[in-house]
Order: sequence, then C-alpha cells, then structure tokens
Amino acid sequence: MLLTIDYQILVMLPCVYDHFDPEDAYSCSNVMEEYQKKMKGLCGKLIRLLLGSLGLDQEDVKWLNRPKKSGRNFPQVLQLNSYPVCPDPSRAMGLAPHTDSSIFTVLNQSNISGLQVFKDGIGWVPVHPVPGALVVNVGDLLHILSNGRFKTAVHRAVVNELYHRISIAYFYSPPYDVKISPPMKLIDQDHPPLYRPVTWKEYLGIKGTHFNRALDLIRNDTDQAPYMHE
Ligand SMILES: O=C(O)CCC(=O)C(=O)O
Repeated sequence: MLLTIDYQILVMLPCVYDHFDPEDAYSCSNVMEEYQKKMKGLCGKLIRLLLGSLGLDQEDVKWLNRPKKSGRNFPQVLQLNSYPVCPDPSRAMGLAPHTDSSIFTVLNQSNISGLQVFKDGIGWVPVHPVPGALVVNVGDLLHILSNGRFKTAVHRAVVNELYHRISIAYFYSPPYDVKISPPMKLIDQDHPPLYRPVTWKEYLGIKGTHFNRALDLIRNDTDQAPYMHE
C-alpha cells in the first residue's frame, strides 16, 4: 500500500493489514503528521550538533537558514516498513543492503531486532534496539558534505521467524535544488573535495539508476581535483 499525504510518504511493504479500514487512515495521518513535526525539530537540532562537531555552524551551510515557508523545497519523507514473520529467514531478505541518500535518517526500529550495519573487516553487525532510543544512520549527502569525515552507513534489515517487525524511517534531506558540497573550512591542500557538488534531486536520479555505485560515480579524481570550487 502506498499513501501520499502532503510530503509524507507511508510505505508498508508488504501490506499485511488485510482488514485495514480506510477510516483508520485519518487517525493514522494525524499521528504521522505529529511524528513528522517532532522529527523535523529533532533533525534541526541534530544537524547543528553534527556540524558543530566538525567545527562548522549554520553560516557554513547556507541552506539551513532558508525560510521554512519554502514549502516543497524542503522535502520530508517518512517511511514505514513492515516485515512479516518469515518461516525461513535464511532464504529471505527484509531490506537489501543499501546506504540512504539523505543527510541522515532517524530510525525507530520498534523493539524487534533486524537492523544490521556493515563494518569493514568484520561484516554484518546487528544493531539491537535499545528501549526508547532512536538510531541515526549517516546518509550519502552527509558523507559528501563532511568530505568523508562522517561515513555513510551500509545497512540492511533481516526478517525473523517469530515476530512481525515494524520500523519507521525519517529521512532528513536538504532542499532539492541546493548543491551539496563540503564547506570551505573542511577543504585544504591535504583535504581536497572528495565528491563533486550535487543537488539531492540530481543525486536521487543517479542513485535510482546506479544504486550502490552512486557515490563512486560522483567521486572526484583526487589527484586532479582543484581544491577550491564554488
Ligand atoms: O527496518 C530497518 O531497520 C531498516 C530500514 C531502512 O534501512 C530504510 O528504511 O531505509
């Protein structure tokens, strides 16, 4: 089922609610709207903390100061994932390995394990839920913006044979039309920009076609990259 309510997208994969009453959609919509508002506030704080940890502030990332009323330019995506019980988890994948295209994603993974993150040299590591805690996954655009200081998280979701699992992902993203690139403070002779500037809109197109190769495709040849760019 796919419902689109303003800029919020609810995706239930697959829909296991065979007795779903359309009337429920209204109360569901209100809850989603409220959740989305809270997430927006949280992400506004988080991005400032993350930038602060890199020695940056909102003057270095101009789009953060854009007036809120720019509406559609500030896309918000809320995704609901549903993973039914699976009789043989070894033969099924909940969500295939991927990185998020967002700046970062705030994930509420309910109380059932299923999220796994890929660690170089180790392999897939479970991220067990901590009651009351949210998971923040670094996305591709933060990887680009931070010039690789924050690494995009390769992750996947697995299913299990006992419990139906639900997760809620809020993708925090920049306005569609803003070129994302590392601020000048993060660039010098020793740290040239690793990626060419890209808008989220453009990046989504590249990701749609090339999926997990998207970041590599916009990577600068660092031997030749000029270290100053607009
Ligand atoms: O369900 C999960 O734990 C992961 C969800 C996820 O990776 C996504 O929605 O992109």
